[in-house]
Amino acid sequence: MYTVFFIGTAGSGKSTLVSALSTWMDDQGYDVGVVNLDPAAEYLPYVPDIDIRDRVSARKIMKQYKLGPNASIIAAVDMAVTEAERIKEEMEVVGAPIYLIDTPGQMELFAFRQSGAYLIQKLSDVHSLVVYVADAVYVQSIDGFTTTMLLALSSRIRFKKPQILAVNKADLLPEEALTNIINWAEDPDTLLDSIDLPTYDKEILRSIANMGGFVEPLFVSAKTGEGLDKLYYQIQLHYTGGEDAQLPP
Ligand SMILES: Nc1nc2c(ncn2[C@@H]2O[C@H](COP(=O)(O)OP(=O)(O)O)[C@@H](O)[C@H]2O)c(=O)[nH]1
Ligand SMILES: [Mg+2]
Repeated sequence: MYTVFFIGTAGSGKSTLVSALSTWMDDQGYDVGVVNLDPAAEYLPYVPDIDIRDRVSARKIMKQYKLGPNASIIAAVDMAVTEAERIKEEMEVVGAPIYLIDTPGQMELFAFRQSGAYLIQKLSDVHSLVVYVADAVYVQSIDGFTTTMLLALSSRIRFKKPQILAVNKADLLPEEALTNIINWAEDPDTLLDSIDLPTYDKEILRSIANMGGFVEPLFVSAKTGEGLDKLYYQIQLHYTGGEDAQLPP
């Protein structure tokens, strides 16, 4: 069982991308399972095989304990920890060779809390991967690009898993913005020369960039389907470790 977790800031398009990629895989004839781990999702653009909301619902917790929206998500994710074992069993029963796992909208309530990392650890099998989903509209500015790279790095440190950086909503980017982003990733000096920061902060970024901290983005669009084939290829590559073997169909 290969588990692929979609992590990213609220509204970056995690749920839409999980939907688009699972549909794409279906169309290609690949067997794929989908898990929703967002206890606060009001609407999902896909039908999950396994849904955390069947076990804990942020909406119910909100009413029952009179909590605000963020506190209820935190409580729900904490409660989900006790369900982890059963969710894993359910995944084994469904028996898909690969699972796309959607996570809560607000990344910080999940990624930067102990229970979120624990859930991911619990649901990971021998092979697992994180797709960090960034929003192309945000990434097109220098500051947006830089902070996205740092957030993606935080996610990598947090989950200690191989990670792909998917820049979603590429359909909204003009050609020029795409070129800028590619240049910044390939040659961070072009970015560091023009970023408006005190020298000290710039040097911190330079060190991170020189150590390979600015990873190559993969442009995708959950809306038009652009780049889904490349995303799947990258996911597959991590599974096989660069070998020629195929994921089980
Ligand atoms: N133009 C465009 N909009 C997108 C794309 N992916 C998602 N969206 C929109 O972005 C919004 C947030 O998407 P959602 O999947 O709910 O984000 P999540 O919070 O990360 O799960 C929705 O209105 C989506 O329709 C995309 O590739 N292109
Ligand atoms: Mg979502």
